[in-house]
Amino acid sequence: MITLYNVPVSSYGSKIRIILDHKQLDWTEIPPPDGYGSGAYKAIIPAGTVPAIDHDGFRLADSEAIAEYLDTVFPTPPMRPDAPQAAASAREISRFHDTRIEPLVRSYFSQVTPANRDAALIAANAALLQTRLDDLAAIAAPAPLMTGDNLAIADCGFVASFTIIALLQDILDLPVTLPPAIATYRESLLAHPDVAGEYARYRAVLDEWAATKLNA
Ligand SMILES: N[C@@H](CCC(=O)N[C@@H](CS)C(=O)NCC(=O)O)C(=O)O
Repeated sequence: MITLYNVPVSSYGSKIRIILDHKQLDWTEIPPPDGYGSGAYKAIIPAGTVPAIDHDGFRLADSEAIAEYLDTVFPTPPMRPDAPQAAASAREISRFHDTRIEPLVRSYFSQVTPANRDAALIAANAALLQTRLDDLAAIAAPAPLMTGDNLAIADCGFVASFTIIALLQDILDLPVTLPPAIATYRESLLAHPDVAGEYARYRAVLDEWAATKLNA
């Protein structure tokens, strides 16, 4: 039995939900008791972060560690290439997303509430985000997905990040444009049958969250 500790708006949590669904695993999701970072949650998951899993008593935090564990224990369908260099390149993309793109995208969450906005911060982060998206286009060669035809761990984090970027372009007029190859990749990824459901859920949750911030 797999229990996923998660909060609905977590982008790293969305990545794990896609993997669990793609592998057709039985899983349930629960919120961290008293919220992430709480003492009650740290008594279960010492890192205090979401997502985390409990798989038959084995507890693990960090989305990349969870993704690789799930792909090892439930290898069908595989979500990492076999060849060492292709596998390493896929991991490079995954890490680039998790360490270079997602934190920057997430840093805008504080800017959604109109009263909190800092025009200088929005502009500086937008320039950096544009650079990192351009870097991604140089690192990756999606065809049509990050490792070819099949959905891979390297794809899964981008679903939430693309959704957040679209929201920010909409409400903050964020001056960021996806490079053409990444825009084409986005279309293929979001249309993938095992992604479309989580994409719709995440978009709805994010829209609801943004509405509360916009009206704050
Ligand atoms: N590297 C971690 C990052 C997870 C993360 O930062 N999660 C946020 C919520 S989206 C969190 O739990 N923050 C709580 C904290 O930092 O105490 C992963 O990939 O799972």
